[in-house]
Amino acid sequence: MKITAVEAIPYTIPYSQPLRFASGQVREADHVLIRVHTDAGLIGTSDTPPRPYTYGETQGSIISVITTIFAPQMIGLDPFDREKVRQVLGRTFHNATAKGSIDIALWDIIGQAQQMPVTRLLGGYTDRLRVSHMLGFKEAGALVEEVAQMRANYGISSFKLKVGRRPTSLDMGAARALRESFGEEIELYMDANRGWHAEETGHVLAEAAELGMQFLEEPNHAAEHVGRRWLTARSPIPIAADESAPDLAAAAREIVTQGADLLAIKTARTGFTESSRIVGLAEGLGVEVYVGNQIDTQVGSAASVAFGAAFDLTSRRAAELSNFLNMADDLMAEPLHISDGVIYTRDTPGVGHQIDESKLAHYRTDS
Ligand code: MUC
Ligand code: MG
Repeated sequence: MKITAVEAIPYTIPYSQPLRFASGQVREADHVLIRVHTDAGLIGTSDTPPRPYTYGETQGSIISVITTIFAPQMIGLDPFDREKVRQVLGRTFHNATAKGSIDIALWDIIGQAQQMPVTRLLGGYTDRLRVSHMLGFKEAGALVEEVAQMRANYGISSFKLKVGRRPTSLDMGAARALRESFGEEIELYMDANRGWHAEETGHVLAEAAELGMQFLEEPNHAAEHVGRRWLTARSPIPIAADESAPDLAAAAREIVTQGADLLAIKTARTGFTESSRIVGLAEGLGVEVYVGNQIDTQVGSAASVAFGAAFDLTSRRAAELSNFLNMADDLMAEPLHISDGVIYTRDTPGVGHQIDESKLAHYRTDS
């Protein structure tokens, strides 16, 4: 089989509820749908979320790198040879989600060719993931209401609270209100998206532990090398690496230099091939991981489910899979469902994210 074309289709779907966090905000999903075509008639699909505040990519840059650099390099290669594709794409620096998305599209083709769900090809560990819901910046009362709704409507009991505001008491007050309202019935952890400095984070660690925070993600900029290591060494709760570990090498660096204790894995940026290597790295080092969310659509979330359910290590903790609930619409032909706090894998060949063509025609912005 040979790759014959790579399409990069821009589309925009508004959010019904914007998400705000320390490094940015999302009001609409201005993503890029990737389609890898083959001479066998199989088409691999994947969703690509531009996150300029995390990786420097935009909708325009993703389309540009795919159409001008990646597509010409990929045409003629066999989609089964994803290591070859990875090596070729690796000659271009950065462009994390463009590369990750192409890898997922290749796996989608492989699954269809093998008539197998990709989640089974990757590992086939379980058929479900427990869902964690991300809570953006809001005042405490609104957060309590959102958690109550997520529990009542979807059975979700794990929550990631976005923090990183100043004064820090704004966020810690919100965390306290959630703990006081729901007690031990909810799991809570925090993500500061580099909003704080090491010194001010140092002041909230004891309170975070007292409030039963499972861990604190990306408190400060990991480039503040000494400050991050000072924090990780003294923290009573684990420090997690998300944007400081956007690839395998960075994940290894952050763990071995003690910049973090556990790792977020996001298929949107490391696809399935590199994500599975991060799982191997973590397993070998005895480090925990969790499946994070790149503020994904249902198409992106279906890929995360397929990956996360494939391995023991990635399915132990609740996975961040619910951001799509805040979107006004989506491109999935068969919507994802969260009930009793879990999402199930799909027993269909490929990744399991078939596209509703009429919705794509409606939301695409290039025609
Ligand atoms: C997260 O976990 O940080 C916000 C920015 C980004 O790159 O991902 C989201 C969620
Ligand atoms: Mg994060």
